[in-house]
Amino acid sequence: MRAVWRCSAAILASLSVVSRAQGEKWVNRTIDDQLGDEATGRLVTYTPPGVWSQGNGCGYCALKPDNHSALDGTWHDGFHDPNRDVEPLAFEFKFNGTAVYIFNILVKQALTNVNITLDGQLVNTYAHTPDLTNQFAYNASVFSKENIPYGEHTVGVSAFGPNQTNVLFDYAIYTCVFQLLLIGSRS
Ligand SMILES: *[C@@H]1O[C@H](CO)[C@@H](O)[C@H](O)[C@H]1NC(C)=O
Ligand SMILES: *[C@@H]1O[C@H](CO)[C@@H](O)[C@H](O)[C@H]1NC(C)=O
Ligand SMILES: *[C@@H]1O[C@H](CO)[C@@H](O)[C@H](O)[C@H]1NC(C)=O
Ligand SMILES: *[C@@H]1O[C@H](CO)[C@@H](O)[C@H](O)[C@H]1NC(C)=O
Ligand SMILES: *[C@@H]1O[C@H](CO)[C@@H](O)[C@H](O)[C@H]1NC(C)=O
Ligand SMILES: CC(=O)N[C@H]1CO[C@H](CO)[C@@H](O)[C@@H]1O
Repeated sequence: MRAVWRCSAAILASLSVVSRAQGEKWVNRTIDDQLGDEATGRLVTYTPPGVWSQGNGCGYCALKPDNHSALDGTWHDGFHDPNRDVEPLAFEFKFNGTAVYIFNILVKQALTNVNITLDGQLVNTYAHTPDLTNQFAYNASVFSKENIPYGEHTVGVSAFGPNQTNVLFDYAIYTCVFQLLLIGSRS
């Protein structure tokens, strides 16, 4: 018999046949805009192609937040222009877990207006209304949802419609439930 900590939908689904949970702990994992999921390496997808830029080192990007204030020094810079765009500015990521939190960099004098979907259903509309200060707000929570049934979930964030909007995506966090499994026969 051996003991392992696992965090995966398939293992949880097969618990009753293969083994039994001997304990569990909740662990947060980060999905960086550029480096992806710290545990699986899975990357965030950005659409449409060519519209998003890596903000760090982007010479032509109008918005220049402090790279030391962003997680891992990176963020994705996207802009929705209703006069130009024929499809939404969007990003999407997947995770196995029970909670998810999304953090952006906000531009205080500009609008950020996005729709957020969870597994294809619209779950929230976020709007940051501009104030007059010419500053950035880091680690700004634009969405959080807890108590999601454990499993693989897809989160989409998109901007479309009549308003110009800036989206500076820094990172997401999700909560994974680790279960301590004793694999092998019980006697
Ligand atoms: C995970 O991170 C979120 C956002 O920072 C926090 O509210 C939550 O308590 C954390 N959960 C765990 C299990 O650490
Ligand atoms: C962060 O920005 C400064 C200039 O503001 C630049 O010199 C430095 O190389 C940047 N750091 C990284 C990791 O890109
Ligand atoms: C935002 O959070 C990240 C990760 O915790 C941290 O590295 C960064 O310094 C924070 N930025 C600010 C401005 O507090
Ligand atoms: C979720 O777990 C399943 C089963 O282990 C795995 O096949 C899938 O790739 C995982 N998904 C993500 C987004 O990590
Ligand atoms: C959010 O979705 C609604 C309904 O599809 C749409 O009318 C609206 O323009 C969307 N807003 C953004 C910011 O994408
Ligand atoms: C969040 C936000 O500012 N929405 C605005 C989008 O544009 C319409 C039409 O101009 C406004 O009515 C909304 O307030």
